[in-house]
Amino acid sequence: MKLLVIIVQDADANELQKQLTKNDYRATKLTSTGGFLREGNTTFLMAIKDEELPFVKVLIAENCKERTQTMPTRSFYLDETGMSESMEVVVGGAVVFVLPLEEMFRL
Ligand code: 2BA
Repeated sequence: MKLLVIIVQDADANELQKQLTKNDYRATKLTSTGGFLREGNTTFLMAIKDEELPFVKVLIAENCKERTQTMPTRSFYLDETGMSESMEVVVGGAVVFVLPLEEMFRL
């Protein structure tokens, strides 16, 4: 078995959740915050069988898009033109950690 920790953008979370449920997968959805952008994202915890991993990867890939976000680098200071500096950051589609899972049970 595997434990998946799947970090997605909030904009993709509902559709991914819908598709997981539609395909009979169970997942726990957590509210999380990215350490770099310090913006909200969504983390799913999922226990799956080893052989389900390829299909779950497809579901994630189909439902989580890469997006470019502009991040102020010096938000409190304006440069000589009166503009604050910013940088573009490519976020997602999804960051996925796959961990070996020894056991999962419900009581
Ligand atoms: P954030 O930490 O807010 O990062 C958002 C995006 O900023 C990242 O997208 C990446 O493109 C960029 N980024 C992050 N750290 C950077 C740095 N030190 N220098 C330059 N750019 C940087 P993703 O890689 O798609 O990550 C999306 C979210 O997934 C992250 O949000 C974080 O919540 C999580 N994540 C990514 N890598 C992780 C890791 N190794 N461990 C734990 N969480 C991770």
